[in-house]
Amino acid sequence: MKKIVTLGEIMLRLSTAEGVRLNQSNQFTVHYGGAEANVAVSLSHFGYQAFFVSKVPANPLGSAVERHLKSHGVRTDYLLKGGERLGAYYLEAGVGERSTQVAYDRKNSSFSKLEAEEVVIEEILRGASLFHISGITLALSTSLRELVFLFLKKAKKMGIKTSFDFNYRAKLWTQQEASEVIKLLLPYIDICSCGELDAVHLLGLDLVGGSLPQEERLKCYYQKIMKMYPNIQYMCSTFRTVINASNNRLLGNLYVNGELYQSKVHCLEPIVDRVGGGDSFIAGILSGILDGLPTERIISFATAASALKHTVHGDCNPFSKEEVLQFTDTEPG
Ligand code: KDG
Repeated sequence: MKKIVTLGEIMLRLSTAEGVRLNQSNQFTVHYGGAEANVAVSLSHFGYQAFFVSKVPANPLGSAVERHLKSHGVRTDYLLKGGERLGAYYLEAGVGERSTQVAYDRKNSSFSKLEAEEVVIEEILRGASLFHISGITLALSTSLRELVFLFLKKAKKMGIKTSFDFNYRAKLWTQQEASEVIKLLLPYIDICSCGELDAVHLLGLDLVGGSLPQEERLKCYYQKIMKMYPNIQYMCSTFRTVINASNNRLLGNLYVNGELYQSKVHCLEPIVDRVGGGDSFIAGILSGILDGLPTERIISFATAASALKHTVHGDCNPFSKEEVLQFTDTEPG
């Protein structure tokens, strides 16, 4: 069983009931989520030995997080205990044209205060096939940034593949700050999830003609990025496309060796919960690459995994590889 390592924050998520505003809610539903934790959960369900590295408080909330991860088969050997608190976020799900609102309450979380000296990087990476990280972790503190770079440098030395999802969160850092840090990080990355807006606003690429179809624009951006960072072997992202006046149609894109591969279009309606859709997608890409699937299969598997995530509550994707494969083959496009 291949070993995968992800590093990130996991938070308590408190969501209002559908159609209830955050400032009026008198009850909340509990979930646990965080980009890299969600990726670990997906990969665990796909049959990998997924280790999630993080720090949570030594209190009942920390134990609840551990129980949540273990219930999905995620390895918590390197889930440190200590610090002040578990980060939390509040979610008011969007309905129709009204978008989802998120309020963070994560300052001084145990994870944000984690120091590199507390983490046995080499031991954690030993025997791993892949190390995954997202921009959220880079945004949380300078000590975490330092830790991410130590992990990436060590992973490269040990011949371990690395993956990075931009996951830009405007509430956590400015574009300027993100841009500076991400540009330094990309030389260490093999597999990268990056959308059109990331390419323009964070990597500073010139806007490609808006009259071109979205996939052509994406190709131009990916070509440029891979020229700037020849170490990157795969670039990917999903976008929404409009069919029959609905933009809840999901299309996955994977760029490799100068070719863009696309999935079929998935209809997402009705959406139960869209949070974590991107994490399911990158987990599907990673799984396909590690399994050595043909590129067309990698992108169809990853996009199907993301579409499936939209059908369940919470941040995590609880579907097995077999279930995703079955869905890939049977769901009409
Ligand atoms: O990608 C989903 C994440 O955004 C969600 O699980 C919460 O990690 C999170 C964050 O920091 O927003």
